Amino acid sequence: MEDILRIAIQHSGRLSEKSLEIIRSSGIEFGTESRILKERATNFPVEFLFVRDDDIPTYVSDGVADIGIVGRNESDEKDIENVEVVRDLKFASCRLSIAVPRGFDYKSLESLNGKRIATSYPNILTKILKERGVEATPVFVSGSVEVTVQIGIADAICDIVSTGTTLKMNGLEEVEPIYYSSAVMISRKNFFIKERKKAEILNRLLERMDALMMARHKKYVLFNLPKEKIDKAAEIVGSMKSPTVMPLLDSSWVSVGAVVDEDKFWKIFEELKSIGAEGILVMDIEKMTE
Ligand code: PRT
Ligand code: ZN
Repeated sequence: MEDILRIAIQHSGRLSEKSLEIIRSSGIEFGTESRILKERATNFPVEFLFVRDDDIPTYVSDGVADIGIVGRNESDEKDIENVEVVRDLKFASCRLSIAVPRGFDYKSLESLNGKRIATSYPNILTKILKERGVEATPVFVSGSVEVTVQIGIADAICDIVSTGTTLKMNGLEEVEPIYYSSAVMISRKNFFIKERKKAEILNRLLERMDALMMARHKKYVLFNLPKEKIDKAAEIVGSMKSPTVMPLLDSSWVSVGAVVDEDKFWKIFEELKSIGAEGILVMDIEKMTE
């Protein structure tokens, strides 16, 4: 029987588009946009299962799927013994925060001693309360956590926050982030040891995804420079290896190319200008390997 890697992806929601984008950018093609339950890629031995995110850790654990893309919060909340994170995909970033109604005198997590905290993540919350020695009662609600204080079933909440708008709209104040999450790829523990053939496929996929992720926050800069400044330029760009240096028609000048971190670009730009660099070009990098 042909070995095929089964990937569970959220059918529709905050993770779906980006998960599919990563898969597509890894050169994996599949047919429809309709996201039927099961779909086979046309040019790579993988099959997709489009399901609710809550079910993904269990499906991976049970072997219904081999790997899955899910929020770290969902995976930690399920806390399944035989499931582990293989990659942090660094999208859908959010935090689990404590929020209290305006006027609540919050100083630290201890202010919640004896209080009821509504959350959809009781396991994560319980663990953190325990670690911090706070005796509060988590109240499980599966959705609309932000209305629980108003309806009188909780004194505070612990919910996912990204922009903070939902809290504000419900008269709540975010007072303390207690946990950070982003989308992760999960598999069964020891997948790489126990399931060799499928692990080979996963390794090929990860190599492609890593190349994409590495490129995501990098830029390629190309500039002309008086030849004698080359050592200074190498110091400024602090490239992965030495920058590429190409001769120009005017032999006292060279053209230099290097990969730089996007968040350092403006500093590098100014420093390069200050040593006489000209014609600085900046380009996106689509994929990259070490
Ligand atoms: O239908 P299905 O069960 O598959 O999806 P779902 O509705 O359970 O999940 P979905 O699609 O809402 O979220 C999937 C994952 O996205 C979560 O498990 C998180 O890891 C991540 N994520 C990132 C978020 C948010 N940002 C987010 N803002 N998940 C939920 N929210 C909600 C939050 O619960 C709150 O109601 O958005 C509201 C807060 O947003 P702000 O921007 O107002 O702060
Ligand atoms: Zn869900």
